Amino acid sequence: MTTLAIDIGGTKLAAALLDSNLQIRERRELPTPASKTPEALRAALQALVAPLQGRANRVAIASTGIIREGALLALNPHNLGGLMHFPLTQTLEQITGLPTLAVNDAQAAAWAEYHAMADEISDMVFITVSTGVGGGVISNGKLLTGSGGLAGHLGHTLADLNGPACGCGRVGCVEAIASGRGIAAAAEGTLAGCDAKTIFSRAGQGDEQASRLIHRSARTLARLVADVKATTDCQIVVIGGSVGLAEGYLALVEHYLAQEPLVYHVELLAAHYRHDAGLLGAALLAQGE
Ligand code: ADP
Ligand code: BMX
Ligand code: ZN
Repeated sequence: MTTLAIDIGGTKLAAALLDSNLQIRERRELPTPASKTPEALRAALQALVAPLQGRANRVAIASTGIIREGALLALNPHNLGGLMHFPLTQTLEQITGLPTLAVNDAQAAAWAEYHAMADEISDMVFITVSTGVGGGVISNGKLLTGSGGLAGHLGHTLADLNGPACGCGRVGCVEAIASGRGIAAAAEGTLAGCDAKTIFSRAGQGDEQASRLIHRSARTLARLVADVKATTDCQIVVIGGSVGLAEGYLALVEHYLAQEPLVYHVELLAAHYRHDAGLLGAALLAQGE
């Protein structure tokens, strides 16, 4: 069996062919189109999978957004150029003619990372710091998806009552401050208009504002980790996403978590599968593993 796994994020689309042992045979990426209408995303997905689909037996999708009955419902539509709703499994079934399963990206990544862990781990949480901030919760060896797919949307818990508005409709969400978009949105002066990747490289060159923005993100994420520990009593928190995996970021989160009371401390790990955790988790779920 070969699985065509697809990861739909707010910044990039990735697709890979995976064999039953979860070895990646071929991998491609394209930028996520920023468009309110579903046609652009459909066309981008079609272009992404065209060179791969002929060799696959099924499709497994890890996607940003609440995934309910195979459809994508944006909790924060700003992350997808204003797109609110997209018929995910229906579109991929039409494009490929293959059976298709879809799950939230951070939930999928949590499942892959849980699989990579030692047997004594039964409770863990995955957090992606990427375009947004997403989460996936494994409780007593089970992936929580909730009654309507919302479980684990940790980026939309409150970080700062006086913080920026979030695209989900709340004010001061963790995502509005800590995510790649949140970091970029707060940039001023010489950094105005820069994306998070550029802000990280400026911080590396000694730019003080860039460094402040990254600290603000890491401090906010550390407080979220303490909240997560208090809610789930997890044994491990795994951090992924391009901001989460950026050099030095995890160490900063550890630094700020160490300032919280001891009862909220928890081991932090960088994602074992790095940028492929979502792809692998979706494939595992499609295989029924
Ligand atoms: P997606 O959200 O599409 O899954 P990513 O995990 O790559 O994609 O997250 C995208 C965010 O990460 C953007 O805000 C981007 O600026 C930022 N980013 C990408 N590469 C890096 C990097 N090397 N260091 C820091 N931030 C990065
Ligand atoms: C947002 C939300 C989550 C997602 C998270 C990380 C949308 C469109 N997405 O909180 O479902 O898991 O971002 O997504 O509402 P990413 O694009 O950063 O990978
Ligand atoms: Zn929010």
